[in-house]
Amino acid sequence: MLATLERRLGPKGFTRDAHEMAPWLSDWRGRVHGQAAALLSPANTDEVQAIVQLAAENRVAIVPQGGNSSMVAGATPSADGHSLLLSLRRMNAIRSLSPEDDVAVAEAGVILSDLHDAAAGIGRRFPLSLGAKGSARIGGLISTNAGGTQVLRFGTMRSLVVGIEAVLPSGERFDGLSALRKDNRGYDLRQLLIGAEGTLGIVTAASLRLVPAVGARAVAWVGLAGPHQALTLLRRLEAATGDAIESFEAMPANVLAMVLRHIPGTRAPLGGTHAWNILIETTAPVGAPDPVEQLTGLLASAAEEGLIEDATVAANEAQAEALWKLREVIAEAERAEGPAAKHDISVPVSIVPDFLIEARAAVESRFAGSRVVGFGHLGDGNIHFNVLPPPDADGKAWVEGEGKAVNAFVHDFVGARGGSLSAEHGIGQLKLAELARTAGPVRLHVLRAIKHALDPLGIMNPGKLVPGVD
Ligand code: 2HG
Ligand code: ZN
Repeated sequence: MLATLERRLGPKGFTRDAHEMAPWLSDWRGRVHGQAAALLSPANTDEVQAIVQLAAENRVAIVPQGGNSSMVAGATPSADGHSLLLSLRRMNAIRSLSPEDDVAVAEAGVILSDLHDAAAGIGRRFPLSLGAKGSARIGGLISTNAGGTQVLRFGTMRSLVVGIEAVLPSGERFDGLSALRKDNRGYDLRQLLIGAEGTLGIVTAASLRLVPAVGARAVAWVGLAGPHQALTLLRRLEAATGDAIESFEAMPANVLAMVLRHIPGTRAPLGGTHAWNILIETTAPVGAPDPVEQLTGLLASAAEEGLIEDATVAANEAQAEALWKLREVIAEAERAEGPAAKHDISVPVSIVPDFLIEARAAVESRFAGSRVVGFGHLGDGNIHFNVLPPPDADGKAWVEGEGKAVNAFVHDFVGARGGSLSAEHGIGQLKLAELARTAGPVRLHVLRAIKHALDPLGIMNPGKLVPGVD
């Protein structure tokens, strides 16, 4: 089979060279290391089909991979070295851009920031962004139903993917790129593939919703006493600005300090230290009144009333970018800080403030010496509630040992409040055991039944997402 693949894909599409494969065999945080029989980089959907057909005939597992920035090792192969690592990197064409349909058709290997640039070229934008935008690819963003920093206004990938092309585990091609706003032909395969982490097939291209370009934006950094004040501020700004608020990101003092410690060229945006910091972005369409003036006025009244302690509104794009950088590099700063028990949880927005305070107190008192760094997308209820080991502990050993008890404790705390243990990063390998422990029989039954219906041979990204099937 490998010789056939080598012939079919040519030297650009096939390698078994250890050096070439090495960067793609470990996850972004370096926690999981796998092996693969070969790294395949098909140039088009026909080649993907040929690979899947051969793999199905030979009962060989395929692990699809995009930018390899998964937070849950969703694109890292198992250690047995039998699977084929299938990289979509070479399929990076933007097939079309239509201002009339407000749709871009992008292949799975298109990098998110390249799509942003292409949309800007026709006076539109693709309204999903995240810290890894320079490396994350469309196929991975779809397969993880990525969220990011604009979910508040535009939703996750699920609400932005209007059509999909994919190769199913049988090797059949699903041609669903037509960008229909309404389509009631029954079960929606497109929605099944979004967030499936490559377990139901390989997304090769997608039709993506575009929205009008931004005319002007206002970016502000706010210091305030706590998350309750933050939620009050969010609701007040929404009431005053309509749907102009795109981002409302929260970070406590210890997370800002971590960023300033590890990322060169960053500096604190406000004079004093504040228990909580909020990054806010509002936008206005071309020709509408400048949003900077409006946000500045609203924050001034909030300060007068004592709802917030201090604020600064970026005076130009460079300042706006500098504020955004403080938010977007958190994951990088945390990686530099060392191993952590990481949680990507969501709860209803109304209880986020209580959750942040109560869960932090509960974890830090139950696990002596541990330190919570909880930050994230307050506006949509998604908090990255990460827990650092005690300063004197061996970080890696702690994460594998006591860290597991921390995971269970946090997930139970979240579950008791109706929340989810995976808001936007997916399940991959790292959350699989916890999903199995907490999901309950109905959810598990549905996951397994769908997996079995579409991938009866179990060749698509085994060992990820679906507990008990590999
Ligand atoms: C973010 O919001 C990313 O910055 C990463 O989702 C979160 O590292 C994390 O926990
Ligand atoms: Zn996030």
